[in-house]
Amino acid sequence: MIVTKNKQSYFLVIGLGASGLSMAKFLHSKGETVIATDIDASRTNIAEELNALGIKTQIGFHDQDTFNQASIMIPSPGIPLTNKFIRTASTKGVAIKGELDIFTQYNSLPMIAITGTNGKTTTTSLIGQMLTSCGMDPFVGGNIGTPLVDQLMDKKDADIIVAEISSFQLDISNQFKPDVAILLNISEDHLDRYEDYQAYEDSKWSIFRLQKNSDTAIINQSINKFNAAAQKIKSNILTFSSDENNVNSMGAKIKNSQVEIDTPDSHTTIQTGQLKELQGKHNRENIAAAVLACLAIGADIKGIIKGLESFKNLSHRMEFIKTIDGICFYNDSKATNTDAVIRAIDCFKKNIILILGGREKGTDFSLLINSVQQSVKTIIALGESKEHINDSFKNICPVKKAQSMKDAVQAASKIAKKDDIVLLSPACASFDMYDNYGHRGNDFITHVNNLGNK
Ligand code: UMA
Repeated sequence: MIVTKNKQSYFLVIGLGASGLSMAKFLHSKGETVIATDIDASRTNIAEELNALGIKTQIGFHDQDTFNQASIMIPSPGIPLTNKFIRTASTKGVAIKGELDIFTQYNSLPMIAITGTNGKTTTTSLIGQMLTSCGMDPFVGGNIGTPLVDQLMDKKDADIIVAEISSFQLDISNQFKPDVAILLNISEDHLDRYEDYQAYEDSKWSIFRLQKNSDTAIINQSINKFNAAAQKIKSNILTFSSDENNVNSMGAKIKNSQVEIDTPDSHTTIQTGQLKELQGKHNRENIAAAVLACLAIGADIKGIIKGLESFKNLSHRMEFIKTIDGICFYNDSKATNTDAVIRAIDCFKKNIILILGGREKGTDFSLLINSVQQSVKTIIALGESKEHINDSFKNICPVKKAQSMKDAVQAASKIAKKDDIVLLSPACASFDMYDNYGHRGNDFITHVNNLGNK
């Protein structure tokens, strides 16, 4: 055991994935004493890297005394606060901080923060691209993949932070106050982690909690309970909505493929119909939010539009793979909840062979029934949830159970006819079969490429 009976002054970094590894290195670089722990015994390379810097590690186990004697625990976002080691230490008075608090403490750059159930990664990247086209130098990070503290360590020449923020990060933050914060949408997700849907909604709205009058909140006005939640926000609110009945003077209105932006200083109309990427109603909402955020920090509209026009869709999000004998194959592996699947189906409207399934997160598949009835010819059910999917849809459309991604792709390609769409849009996490959604999407692409011509 590393610690003595007396309370020690050290940060305990819990979990050594992307977030914890960067955090341990960052705190050490600031002269703090750090102990890092990960339950996974295979993280020995990371332990060696940290040990070489002089950081003590506990790998393959968690030790309650080490938790109890820390001054501050910093759990990785994927570790729930119900974790028994964290809970016990917390009842003994050990403080908990998240990476957003640590980042806020040291960051001096302006920040645009983006949250929402779906579209965060696309909107974050789009804002990055728009600001770059305006001649700025954004650091794009957070839940999108690069931990925020990397920016503090690398001292890159950024002039603004564009951060994708998850509800898990918000849950352990008490100091986070972005200059501009976006809430894109809220729908069912992560119900395995939250007590109920209300708790998940509260987590998302908390992105605005510490904003001041001079800050900006950009919010989708169609979000359930918008009026009640918006009343509690102190910052300047701009709204956007695809629902034309929502008429708010300041913000963005979306009419078919047209996005109209009104700020106190300008009126702009953006035609999205000609864009090569970013099609679909949900993407017009992402565009509206991104433009409003860039304008809020004073970026120039010409550069913003240039960034929009040059934007390329990200991998694993409605990614077109290829056409084989008139059948189009799309990889939407990032769709890990039902709302994301509804959005994907909405882009095509009909003739879809849908590959669905993986690890559930308290998933309610019945939310998909309307969309499936309208547009899906056959469901191919994959992964841990295949029996649940079969039970949920067997009276709605044909369901075929697959044993592997290869099996799923081959079955879909046999069923599909010319002009059909084969869509991987799983509504579930990937961890039952893969390391992450990217790994799953790449496996799908491999098997599509192996099909050759039918
Ligand atoms: N671990 C323990 N003890 C436990 C449980 C886990 O030590 O009791 C360890 C695991 O062995 C593992 C580490 O914790 O080594 C994993 O930590 P993590 O799940 O927080 O993963 P990171 O690699 O640090 O990635 C996190 C985010 N992951 C989650 O929020 C689940 C990444 O978001 C983010 O990109 C990264 O930090 C950098 O900021 C991913 C994600 O899935 C994309 N996010 C969710 C989403 O978008 O829906 C919220």
